[in-house]
Order: sequence, then C-alpha cells, then structure tokens
Amino acid sequence: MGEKTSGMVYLHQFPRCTKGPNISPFCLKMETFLRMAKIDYEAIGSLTMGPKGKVPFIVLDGETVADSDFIIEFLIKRFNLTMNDHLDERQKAVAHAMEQMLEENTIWTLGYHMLNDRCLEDTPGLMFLNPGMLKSLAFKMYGSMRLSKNLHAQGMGRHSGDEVATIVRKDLGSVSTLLGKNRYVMGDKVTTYDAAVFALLASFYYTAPLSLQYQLMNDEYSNLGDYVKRMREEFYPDWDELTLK
Ligand SMILES: N[C@@H](CCC(=O)N[C@@H](CS)C(=O)NCC(=O)O)C(=O)O
Repeated sequence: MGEKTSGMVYLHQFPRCTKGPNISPFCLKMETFLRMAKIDYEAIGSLTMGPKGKVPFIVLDGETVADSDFIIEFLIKRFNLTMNDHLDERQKAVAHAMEQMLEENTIWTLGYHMLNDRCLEDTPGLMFLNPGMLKSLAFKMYGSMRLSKNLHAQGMGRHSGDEVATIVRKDLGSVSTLLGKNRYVMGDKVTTYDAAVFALLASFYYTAPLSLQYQLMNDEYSNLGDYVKRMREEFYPDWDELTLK
C-alpha cells in the first residue's frame, strides 16, 4: 500500500471475484454504502482479516473500524450524513429488523446453497483469482470446511433442503412485501438499509444463479430482482469492470 491520503476511507475487503465486485455480502454492503454516501474510498482486496478476524474493515486517518454496522455508524458521525434522518422511529425499527433478518438468518441460506449444491467446487472461478490461484484455492477449501462448521453451529445446516426453502420463501417474501412498489426499501429516498438489502439480494442474484433465491427474485418476488438491477445500475455503472473475467 502506498501513501495514505487524509480523509480517504481505505476499505479492506476480499479481492474482486468473478460474479460481481465482491463475494462477501458484507464487503459489498460496505462498498455500496460508501458509494451512496459519496465518500472517497480506495478498495484494498486481500485475504487479510481485520481486528475481529473478519472483513470488511476500514482505516480512516489512522483509525481502524471493523464490522459493517459499526463502520456505517462511525462514518455517519464522521461525515455528518443525514441519509436516515427522514425516517421515524417505527420505520427505523422495521428497517433494522429486516436488515438483521437478512444478515443473521437469510444469509445462511446462501451458504447452505453454496455448500449443498457444491457451487464452491463446481465453479472454480467463483471466488478470487487474485492474489494467486494457489492461495485462492487453499482459501476456498478452508472456506468450505469453515462454512460447513458455521452452518451447523448457526443451525441452518441442520435443516433439510425443503425446510431451508420454506425459510427462503418466508424471508424473501417479507422483504418483497416491505419493498412493494418503492424505489428503495424504505420509500423513495435511499437509506443506509439499502446498502445491506442490496448487498445480500445481489449476492443471491449474481453469485447464485442456480438457487431458489434467484428463481424467486425473478418470479414470485420479481420486485426484488428489479430492485437489484435498478440499484446495480445506479450505484455500480462500473460493475463489469470490477468483476474478474
Ligand atoms: N457482522 C460482520 C460480518 C462480517 C463477516 O461475516 N464477514 C465474513 C465474510 S462474508 C468473514 O470475514 N468471514 C471470515 C471468517 O469468519 O473467518 C459485518 O457486518 O461486517
């Protein structure tokens, strides 16, 4: 890494991948937020984990902050952002509950799909071709083992495929109902919650095209598929350039 620029956010995340800007929904959430808030940032792709053993984390003027929610809170204060100020307490509560459902429950259905439908093995280019194929493959194998353990510990891994499908329908159905015909998840103005909702839905949509989640987003819950495409167009005009070929 070269010279640090004052006021610049250095976003540490997984390297770019072949299915979109990042394979990690949390890294994609962070980058989307930085773009929504129009904050200058530099993305640093590596397999180095942050102080909590995870990515993303940021460094800003020598200060390191980890965990997407804490990073967003920190940046809201640091840059006096007002993106959520028009929401009343009830709207914030609903949005928070939706975000937590997606990040703490629905996300595991993606891991379940990746592991059980053997996406990780079958799609060699799915993850990172950078930095170095060998490191990437080792990380992938290690990642599958870890994912399997984590799915079991969280509980999603103990369900049958049909049960997971029920969870997927309930969760995505709820987000679809909340989104309705809105442009953004909380109405006609973009909020920080869009970064999280977009990131998770985009992960289903672009990294798991064989999944039930993808199917539902094009069919029963097509407002979710439309939302993802709209958001990608608005915030990632360079999506293809950020995606490894
Ligand atoms: N709550 C964290 C979750 C971050 C997270 O789970 N990151 C995953 C990538 S999607 C990770 O770094 N996993 C590495 C590991 O657990 O070893 C956030 O919002 O940033």
